[in-house]
Amino acid sequence: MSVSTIERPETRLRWSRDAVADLLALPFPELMFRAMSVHRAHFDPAEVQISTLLSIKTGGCPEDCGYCPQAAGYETGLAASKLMAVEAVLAEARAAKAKGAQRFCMGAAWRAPKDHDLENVCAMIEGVKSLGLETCVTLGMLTAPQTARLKQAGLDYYNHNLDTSPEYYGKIITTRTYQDRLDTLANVRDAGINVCCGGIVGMGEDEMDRAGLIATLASLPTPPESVPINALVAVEGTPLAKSEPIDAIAFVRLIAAARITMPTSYVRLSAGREAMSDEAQALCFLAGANSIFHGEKLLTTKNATVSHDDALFAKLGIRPLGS
Ligand code: SAM
Ligand code: DTB
Ligand code: SF4
Repeated sequence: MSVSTIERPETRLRWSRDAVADLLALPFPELMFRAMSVHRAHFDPAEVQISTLLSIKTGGCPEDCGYCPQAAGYETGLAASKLMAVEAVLAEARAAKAKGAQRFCMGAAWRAPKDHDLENVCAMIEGVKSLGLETCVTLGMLTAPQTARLKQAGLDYYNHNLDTSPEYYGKIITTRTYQDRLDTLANVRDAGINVCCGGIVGMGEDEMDRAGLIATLASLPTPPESVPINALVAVEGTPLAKSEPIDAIAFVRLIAAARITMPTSYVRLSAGREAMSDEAQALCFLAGANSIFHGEKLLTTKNATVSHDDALFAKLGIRPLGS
């Protein structure tokens, strides 16, 4: 396909899988130019939003997500623990703020929260907000009354990923459906909470599945305010432990497609940075990634180190948002 025959669909409201596949197949210089142009139209390309993650309830999860070290059904050597105490969470949030985090994201290995657990999480949200941090939680499936309760507690963002394309989804998870995920996202959006929704690549999916994930995200009733793009962290003991890592340029292309199709969203270069070269990360920032997870740990696996990130930001002249 020659560049001149591809329409410039940057202003579309709905994206088809084929239109995203066409973007992914563009010559790399053309794709990057389009992504950089869209990025500059909406953001300062030298600014990156910083979030820190904390696992507030680890392991023992009843779901069967094939990528996840926290599923009870897989032998990953991870010790399961109960929901953390509110004070312990606040101590972690204070430390994250001191290291430059703007948003504090709390994750729990639940299929869905029980109402009494949700009350404890609401106390955490109120405490973290009072430190002057934005709040995000990821707790599994939510009902409409639960999203209303979280909104009342002051929650800024809810993370709930589509993970992959509708077509590939059944190969990765059988214990909840794609529609279940869309329903939770609708409840979150309807409650007036910002949506953080993305996916994972490097799970054996093909190019059309990657296009399908991006097209689905970009065509939600409102594009998610935050779009985490995770490269699989292959954990021993999970069904996806032996997955072939995604090629770095293919990953950058995906970031560029996310930027072009969701021009005003924060696109987060999420899990998988620890295994990525500085050069690959730099290309991701050029392609429009403008958010990262900062801190030594993601939920249960290692993240890029804080000192390495500081050095990378200095080399690239990138600043944390708001600094
Ligand atoms: N249990 C809740 C749920 O799944 O909705 C919240 C926590 S769950 C760990 C949050 C997200 O982390 C998943 O949807 C998935 O996209 C991502 N994730 C989990 N394990 C991962 C891995 N090994 N590599 C990359 N991303 C992963
Ligand atoms: C998201 O999209 N990535 C984060 C966050 N949302 C919750 C989680 C990454 C988890 C990586 C595997 C782990 O550390 O357990
Ligand atoms: Fe459970 Fe979430 Fe892991 Fe799936 S991704 S097994 S729901 S913790």
